[in-house]
Amino acid sequence: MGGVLSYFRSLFGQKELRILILGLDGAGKTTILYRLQVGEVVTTIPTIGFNVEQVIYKNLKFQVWDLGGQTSIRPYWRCYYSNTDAIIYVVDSADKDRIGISKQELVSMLEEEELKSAVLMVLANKQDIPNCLSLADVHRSLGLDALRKRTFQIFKTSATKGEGLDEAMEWYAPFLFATETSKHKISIRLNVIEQFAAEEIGKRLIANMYTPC
Ligand SMILES: Nc1nc2c(ncn2[C@@H]2O[C@H](COP(=O)(O)OP(=O)(O)O)[C@@H](O)[C@H]2O)c(=O)[nH]1
Ligand SMILES: [Mg+2]
Repeated sequence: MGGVLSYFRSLFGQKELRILILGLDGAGKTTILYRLQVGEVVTTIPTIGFNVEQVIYKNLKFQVWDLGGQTSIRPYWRCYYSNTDAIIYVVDSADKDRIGISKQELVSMLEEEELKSAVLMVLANKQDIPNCLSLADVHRSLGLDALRKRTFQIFKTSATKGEGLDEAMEWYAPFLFATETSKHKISIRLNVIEQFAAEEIGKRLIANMYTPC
């Protein structure tokens, strides 16, 4: 563990890594953000409008906002796309009615030039809800087979139960840190980050969409 921590220390202070957590409202993004931050579920209020939730931890910057609806404000999203290293796309597996909308949003987002090289991780969330879409269903419904030239992976999670997130982040961590170090083979559990972060985290900023970019 000491080795991993010193590895993290050596990363911090270098280039910022930007991670977007996106998906339709209600998918579980805010819950996941809190999970990443403190490992505890905090009661969330559904996100309204285009508030950006942001957590900055050392050189890791997590930004969260809701996709869907609001086509008029879509151009503003670009303000947040630039220099994105990674995208976590969250799907409510129990929301069968809106899985098609979720797919459309994902497809249009991935067409953005600024996101061309971002590694994609899809979280089929709310797997604890009975009769929800399975991992394979979500994979198919989102049309992930059609993705070309995109590094991606899909995981099933339950953000409220805290299931699946560690495994997902284990897959993701090497990509995140490879951006800085080119060491692709390092496997790091996110709870190590949380532990290391314990005294430093808690910076949760709500940025207004009208902030010029
Ligand atoms: N059953 C279940 N509920 C979840 C899960 N993740 C989030 N929720 C709930 O879904 C609602 C919306 O979650 P939230 O994180 O606010 O979604 P956001 O709009 O994407 O940020 C909240 O009531 C969460 O407690 C999950 O994995 N399972
Ligand atoms: Mg939210």
